[in-house]
Amino acid sequence: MATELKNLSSYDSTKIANGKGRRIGIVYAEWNEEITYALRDGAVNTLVENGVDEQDIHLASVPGSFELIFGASQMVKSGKYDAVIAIGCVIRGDTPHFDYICEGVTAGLSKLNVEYDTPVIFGLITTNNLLQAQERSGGRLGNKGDECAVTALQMIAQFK
Ligand code: RBF
Repeated sequence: MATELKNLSSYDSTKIANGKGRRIGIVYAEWNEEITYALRDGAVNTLVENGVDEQDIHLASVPGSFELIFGASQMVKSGKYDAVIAIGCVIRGDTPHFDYICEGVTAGLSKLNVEYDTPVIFGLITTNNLLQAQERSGGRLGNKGDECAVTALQMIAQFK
């Protein structure tokens, strides 16, 4: 993930497997849409830059990050995709909801990775405030959507 020390948006494209013919599902949350749309667009652009045909990228929105589990699960079970990317943004608020949602999504997506043969890429940004999310969705620390796309292509090349 993009941190103060590492910005994976500046990947070396010569080391990324070409995505021609790969089919990618992207499920993204509408909650905090300023952030999730930027992450989604970053992922799509990076996939296309690395050879994936635009018509082989299928987008599906869900209301909030908690619904990423169901959306990703449906995509995986459809058998249509070589990889699925789940994108959301949870910003810490005044209630324990942040922890419940983060833990729920992490556990749900992890379960899919163990139980099925399609890699599910974790594109959930979890931050203390909006600025930190902006910095990681096209700001100072790159775009985690780019990183998800690169990760998806690496996982497909390695295991499919
Ligand atoms: N969804 C997000 O994607 N990001 C959030 O920061 C977020 N915060 C929430 C805070 C509260 C208090 C509630 C009730 C929901 C929040 N959700 C958030 C929505 C959640 O992921 C889900 O869509 C709803 O709980 C309906 O299942």
